[in-house]
Amino acid sequence: MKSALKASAAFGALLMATTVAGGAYAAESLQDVMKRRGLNEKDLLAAAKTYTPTGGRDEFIAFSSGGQSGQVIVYGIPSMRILKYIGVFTPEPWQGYGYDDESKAVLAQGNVDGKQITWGDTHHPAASETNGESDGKFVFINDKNNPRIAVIDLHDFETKQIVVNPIMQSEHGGAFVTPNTDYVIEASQYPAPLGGEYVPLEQFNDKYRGAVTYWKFDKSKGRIDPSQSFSVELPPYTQDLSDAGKLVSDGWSFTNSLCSERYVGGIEKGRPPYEAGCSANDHDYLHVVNWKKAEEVFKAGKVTKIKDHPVITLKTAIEEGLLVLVPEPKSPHGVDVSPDGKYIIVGGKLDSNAHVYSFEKIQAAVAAKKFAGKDSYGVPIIDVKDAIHKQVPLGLGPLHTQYDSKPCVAYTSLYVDSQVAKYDYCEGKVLDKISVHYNIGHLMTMEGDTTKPKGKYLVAMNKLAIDRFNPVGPLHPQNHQLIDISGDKMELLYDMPLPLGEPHYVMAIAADKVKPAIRYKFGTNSRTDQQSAFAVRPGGEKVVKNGNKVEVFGTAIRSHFTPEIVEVEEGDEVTFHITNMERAQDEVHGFAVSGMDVNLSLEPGKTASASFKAAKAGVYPFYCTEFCSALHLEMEGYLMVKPKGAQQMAGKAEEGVKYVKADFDKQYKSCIDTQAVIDQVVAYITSTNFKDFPSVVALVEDATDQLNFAKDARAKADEAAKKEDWQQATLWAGQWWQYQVKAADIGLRAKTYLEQNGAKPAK
Ligand code: CUK
Ligand code: CUA
Repeated sequence: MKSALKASAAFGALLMATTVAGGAYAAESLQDVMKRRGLNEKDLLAAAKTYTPTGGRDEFIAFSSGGQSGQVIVYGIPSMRILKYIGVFTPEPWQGYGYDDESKAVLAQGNVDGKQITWGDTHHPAASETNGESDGKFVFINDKNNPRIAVIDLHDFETKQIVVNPIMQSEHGGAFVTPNTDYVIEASQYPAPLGGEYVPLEQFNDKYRGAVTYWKFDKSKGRIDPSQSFSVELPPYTQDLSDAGKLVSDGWSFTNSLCSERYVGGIEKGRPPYEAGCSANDHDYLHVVNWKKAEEVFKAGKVTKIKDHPVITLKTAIEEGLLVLVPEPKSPHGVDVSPDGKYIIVGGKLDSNAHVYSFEKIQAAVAAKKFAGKDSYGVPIIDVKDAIHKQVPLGLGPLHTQYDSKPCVAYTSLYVDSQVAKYDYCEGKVLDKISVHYNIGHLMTMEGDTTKPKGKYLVAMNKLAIDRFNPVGPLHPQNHQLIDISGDKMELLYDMPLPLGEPHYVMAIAADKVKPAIRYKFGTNSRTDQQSAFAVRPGGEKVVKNGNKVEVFGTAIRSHFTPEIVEVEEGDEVTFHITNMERAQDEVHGFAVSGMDVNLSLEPGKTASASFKAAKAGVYPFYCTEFCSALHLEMEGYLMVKPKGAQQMAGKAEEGVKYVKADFDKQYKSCIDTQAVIDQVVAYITSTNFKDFPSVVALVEDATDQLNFAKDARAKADEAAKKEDWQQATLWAGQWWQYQVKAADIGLRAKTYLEQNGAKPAK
């Protein structure tokens, strides 16, 4: 405590010195800064719209695909500040993801045919919905290369589950949710034999297929239930993107495609490459699937099992009338259902129009069985004129579409033109265009996939950054550009470099819907959300040896692990299970062991485990990897790996300093003085209505814990003093003081919070 007071006095002096020194320079005015940095008034306005002063919060939380990093990137809008990387398909050491046993089990769910895959090509995050609106509960994301879907729970922003698509070899049209998150949709990309066996390319037309999988999501468990999931077989076109119908079109899903030419390349054999053969025709096909009907067909058992996964064959899909095709512009990209569910917009990519289809017209054609023909597999095709509402000429390379809160207003990315087009899709009228930098892929408006888009902002996800940022070598960061869409004209506000893979899609949720926990219930395995069987409370720590298996059941609290010295024998299989006993917000401990490829992230309340083989005799320090307190560097221990057959450690370890009675008396007096300070803080807190502030209540609980530990340490010091063992007595008195300092630190945080948040006298 005294040292804390001393430190703050020193800080005060430093502050004064800075102020005096600062007097030599005149403070810059706003005009000076504008001149020095070459800013105009428009820049200032943009800055004012995005700048978020310290402690400020964002209005929306964006979840970006991390592209090849296999992760999800979380950032705030409008500040564009990155808040988190969530490890999904790729190990991420800070979060212990892939470095503790619990998360290794999640990653192992993503093994493909038993092979461990340590990355993913994440493309499309989707937010869980209730009645067509974002509910802030879950995020789903797909992996294009290894056909997989992951489930992230926004309770703690951790990946809980990975499912591997058993019949696909690659995918692209996932993850898209139905309006009540009953299903997560995943459509294949490159056609292949369903189930993955070898079939020569000569049999492409006959044996290669696409598919769309409807993964059943169990909302109460927060997990996909593969046993209730099914797929619909599709022709071997290269399926592209998907979207679920909503409101009037609820129960239907849409998946577009390219390369309906079913071209097989082979440039090495002198054949024209894929790109030529796959863009020869004037149109491709939009697949329109009645998934509600498909669900009935699946439940009635009219399926074929491929690798144990139920598949509705093309034949059955045609017989049951649950699949029709609608011609799309050549090599399209993107398919996005309007908020009212009435329209489906497809970007032309190689055609300069956005094609706005009418769900009502499609329905009428289906009901009247009015088809223009069939494809080679017998799937009925609706004539384009019986499905189209408008073709809107937008510019070159239209791709993806997002919707505004204003009715009939949509935004489509123009890849070739490097622009965003704003238009009225009901009337087919272009309203505005803005240039972006450069070659935009997806774009995203706030909750723009839902029945209630929030408007306000749009983010352009540009494929190329070129000259936008300081050069960092030939591999450039991605450029996410924030655009204000609240007025009639779009206004560019901010460029954010994103240096972690190529994010394809991003979606954003109103920040007030996202309500993550700040701590876990004591002893939680965060990957299963269950109580860990390995959690222990202070006093219950133990080391259990069973043959060559050694299990350590330990705890972590500022600023020590229990146990601190662990002895094992060369060749032992060692597991550390550690529970973080903290309750205070943001008091995370780490746990790493030299040379063992282990790092745990122990958030308050969490239990995590690290298993490894102690292969080589030696001395292995372990320590806490999060700077958790003033004595963080002392949060350490040793794993002693003894050579086979070596003796147990005999007697006491050697120590440096020897303590005498005077040392004990001095330490004891500091403890008594510190207690006086603590008493003052406690008196202040209890004089207020602190119970009305949940975060203060948590701090008080934590401080009480520390004071109870302090009491124990004091008793040990007293007992040793009685025996005149000044060594033990001084060290335990020192530990008593450590606990007091932590209690005081927490108490002062509570006091500051109360003072800043208008605490009133207790009633
Ligand atoms: S995307 Cu996957 S190739 Cu336009 Cu959704 Cu980038
Ligand atoms: Cu715990 Cu550093």
